[in-house]
Amino acid sequence: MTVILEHMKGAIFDLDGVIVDTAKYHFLAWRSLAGELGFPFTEADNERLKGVSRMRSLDILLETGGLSFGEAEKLAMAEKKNRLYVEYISQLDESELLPGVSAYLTWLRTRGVAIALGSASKNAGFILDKLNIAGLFDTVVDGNKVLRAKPDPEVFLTACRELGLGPQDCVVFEDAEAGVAAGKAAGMYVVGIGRPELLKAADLVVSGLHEL
Ligand code: B16
Ligand code: MG
Repeated sequence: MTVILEHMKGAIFDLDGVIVDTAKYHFLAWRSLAGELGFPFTEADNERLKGVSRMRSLDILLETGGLSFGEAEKLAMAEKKNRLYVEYISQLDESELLPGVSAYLTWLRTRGVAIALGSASKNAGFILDKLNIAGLFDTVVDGNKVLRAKPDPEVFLTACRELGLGPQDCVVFEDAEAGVAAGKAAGMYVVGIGRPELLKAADLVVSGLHEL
């Protein structure tokens, strides 16, 4: 593995797509909303929502259906989608952790590396509790704590500040293009999780934490 990974002082993990595949539950909930609004929403459409904030996701969904609504109606729709999503993720448990997550985070802790979550999700704390891994994180920076969504670097800069480190000491682990861009804009080394052809801006791309 690269020298940078061997010497990092802080590791900042995205949640959906890196720790757990919640995208499938986001998809079911968004598809249900689209169905109520009278248009189809496919898994391919859902790809555009990965790593994107809840309200921006709704805008993309409505664009897919060729519809537009006022702010109050959109807020009500986002809340409705979230209620259904929370129902799905209430069933999460450790068996849904992506391969290598527990082993890699535990190994980092034994080496004294500080660990943060850097996620767009406002449900991040609930999800970590369900997965029984909240105790592995020194700090959790999520959609409730930051104003500007990825690709803005705010989420990762806040996480590294909360760890008491500088950007040059932190490595970001991200599955979404917007998240990789946010990590690079923060001045951090970025490990992309997924397909190299989709995550060209990452410094290194692996298929999952089990590879590290
Ligand atoms: P919520 P991440 C992101 O998580 C998801 O990838 C994205 O699909 C979702 O819209 C966003 O969280 C907000 O989630 O509705 O739970 O606040 O990849 O940044 O961990
Ligand atoms: Mg993600």
